[in-house]
Amino acid sequence: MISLKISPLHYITTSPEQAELACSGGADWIQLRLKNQPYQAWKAVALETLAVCRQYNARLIINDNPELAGEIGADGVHLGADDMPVPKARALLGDGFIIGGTANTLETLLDLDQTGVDYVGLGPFRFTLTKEKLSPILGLAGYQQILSSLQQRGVSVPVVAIGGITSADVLTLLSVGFSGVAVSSAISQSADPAAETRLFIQTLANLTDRTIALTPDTGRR
Ligand code: TZP
Ligand code: MG
Repeated sequence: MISLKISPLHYITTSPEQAELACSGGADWIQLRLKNQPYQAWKAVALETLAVCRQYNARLIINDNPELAGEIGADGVHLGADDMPVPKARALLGDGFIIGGTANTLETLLDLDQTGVDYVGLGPFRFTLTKEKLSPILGLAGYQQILSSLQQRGVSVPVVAIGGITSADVLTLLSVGFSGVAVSSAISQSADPAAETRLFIQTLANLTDRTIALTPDTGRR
């Protein structure tokens, strides 16, 4: 695990072109999420996306595939329950690599924390067509329950909300304790993805500033 400040906006995409639009709107954390691709085709898209990220000084996280993430020199990998276990990925990629994990329950989140992930994506918040075989929807009530249990246990791994999130959800999600949001369709399917990205970033920045101003002694960001 590295000492890392994760970005409050994780943009999830399948395409270098969309990554570039989001980066031009200020995104600094791109997750490339491709499914059912042969390795070489996947690698070609990943390299294109990496070039975009380097141009904009954004981090690139590869979903599912630690070998590919390591081979192309991405910044990190995002792993779900069906992917390589986190300790194995850590051994392969080293301490300087960002490793994120997916959780749908408190138990999974606590397990991931024990493995030393750098952040956890907790979801889905609501129904979304972006992901097949969606886990049970957590909604705000599920989120509040899980995040308050984390706080009671003193678990401080950064957690980002995911699943059907729009910019209108940001205030609510940050106020229940999320460090940020992971977003795909709200940006990808917007008429102006760069402007939508800017809106997310601005909303997140305003709230983060206010959180800092209101709680100067907690050190929480
Ligand atoms: N994991 C849980 S929901 C989801 C993933 C990858 C999809 C997020 O995309 P969208 O379009 O923001 O719902
Ligand atoms: Mg996966």
